[in-house]
Amino acid sequence: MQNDDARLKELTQKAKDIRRHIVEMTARAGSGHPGGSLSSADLVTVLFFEVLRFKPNEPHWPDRDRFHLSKGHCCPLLYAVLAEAGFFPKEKLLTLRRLGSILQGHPDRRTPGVDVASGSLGQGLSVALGMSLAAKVDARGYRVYVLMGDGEIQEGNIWEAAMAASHYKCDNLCAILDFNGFQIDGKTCEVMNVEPVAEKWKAFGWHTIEINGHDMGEILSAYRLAQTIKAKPTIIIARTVKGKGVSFMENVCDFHGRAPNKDELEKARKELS
Ligand SMILES: Cc1ncc(C[n+]2csc(CCOP(=O)(O)OP(=O)(O)O)c2C)c(N)n1
Repeated sequence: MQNDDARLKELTQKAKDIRRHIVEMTARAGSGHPGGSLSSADLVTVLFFEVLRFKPNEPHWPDRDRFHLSKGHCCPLLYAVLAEAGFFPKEKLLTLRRLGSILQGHPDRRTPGVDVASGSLGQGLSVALGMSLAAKVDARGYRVYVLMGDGEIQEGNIWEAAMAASHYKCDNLCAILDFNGFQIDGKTCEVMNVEPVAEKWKAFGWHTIEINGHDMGEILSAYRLAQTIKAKPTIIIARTVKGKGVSFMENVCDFHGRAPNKDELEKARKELS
C-alpha cells in the first residue's frame, strides 16, 4: 500500500465526492435520507476503497467480503459508493427512487452489489451473522461487515444476534455502529438511551473499538485491528455527526428524512466542491 498520508488524502477526497452524490441524488428524487448517509460516508468510503475485497464486474464472486447496510434508509450512501466502485454507471444515481430504477428507496437485490434487502431496522446483524456462519461452514475466508445506527440498536433482535455471534466466536464478523446521536424523532439519548454502549457490547462478548468516525486514519486503523481479533466478533463504535460535511445539515434532525431543496442543493454543492 502506498504511503498512508497520501492514501488518506485520496480517501478524504473520495468521501467528499460521495457526499456530493448523496445530496444531488436526494435533491433530484425530492426525498430520501441524507443525514445518516452523510454521517456514515467516511466509514463506508474507507471500507470500500481500502479494506473490502470485491469484483465490481462479478458482484456474486463467492469469495467477496460482504457488506450489509442494516440501516437501509441510508442507501443513497451505499448507491454512491457502489457507483464509484464501478458496480454500475454513475449516471444511474440520479434515478434514485424512480419507478423501475435499479436504485429503490431502500436497498433491494436488483442493485448490483446488494446481497440482501434492508430497511426494516434491527434485522441486519442477524443477516450478517448468517453470512459469517456460512463462511465458516463453507470454509471460505471472506469477512462480513454490517453498518447499524445508534437508534437501530434499540431493537431487541440486535441483541439476540449479538449474543449468538460471540457464542459462535464469529471473528470474521465486524459490526460498525454509526453513533451520530440522532434517530428519526430526535436525540437517541432522549428517545431511548443506549449508553453506556461500549460496555453493553463488551458484556455481550464483543471486542470493541471506539473511534472518531470522521478521522480517516482512526477508521483505517480500526478496520486493520478488527482483522486481527481472534475468537470473538468486533464492533467499531464510531462517534459521528449527523449530516456531516454540509454545515446547515449537521445535527439537524429534519434532514434525517428530508431532501435538500434547490437552494440548499446549491449551498451544499459549494461546500462539497
Ligand atoms: C423496524 C423499523 N421501525 C421503524 C423504522 C423507521 N425508521 C427509519 S430510520 C429510523 C431511525 C433510525 O435511526 P438510526 O438508526 O440512528 O439511523 P441514522 O441516524 O444513522 O440515520 C426509523 C425509526 C424502520 N425503518 N424500521
